[in-house]
Amino acid sequence: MKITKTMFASFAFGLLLVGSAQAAEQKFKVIVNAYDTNIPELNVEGVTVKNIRAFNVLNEPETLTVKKGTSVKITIENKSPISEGFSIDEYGIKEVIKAGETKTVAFVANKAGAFTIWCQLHPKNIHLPGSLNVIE
Ligand SMILES: [Cu+2]
Repeated sequence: MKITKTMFASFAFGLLLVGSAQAAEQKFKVIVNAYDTNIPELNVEGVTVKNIRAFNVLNEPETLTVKKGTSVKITIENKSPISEGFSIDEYGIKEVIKAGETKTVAFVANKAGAFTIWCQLHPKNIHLPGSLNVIE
């Protein structure tokens, strides 16, 4: 087989990709936001409550995906009007971010799997949990 310029170029590009994958560091910016919501009806422990005004708290983006071994840096900005938590149990992360503040967590994603990102300060039903996916 004759090696063409195109083949050589794609081979070199392939090497570049491998090189950048090894020196992997990935940064994310997560915004914690609260949305004022009206819930028409909610059943809490057998009691039905109507017309509740509630906050829904959501991390944006909800899902972070990295390759195993990546150095991960997550900057969390809290736009909710109250303090919010940011926990990833399997990585020993448990932060509290005050309203309007920003915090950065850094860790090496050395365990593969799908891990829940959740707020340890508030009931789980007002939060939409996020997810950290570490792929092999
Ligand atoms: Cu919260």
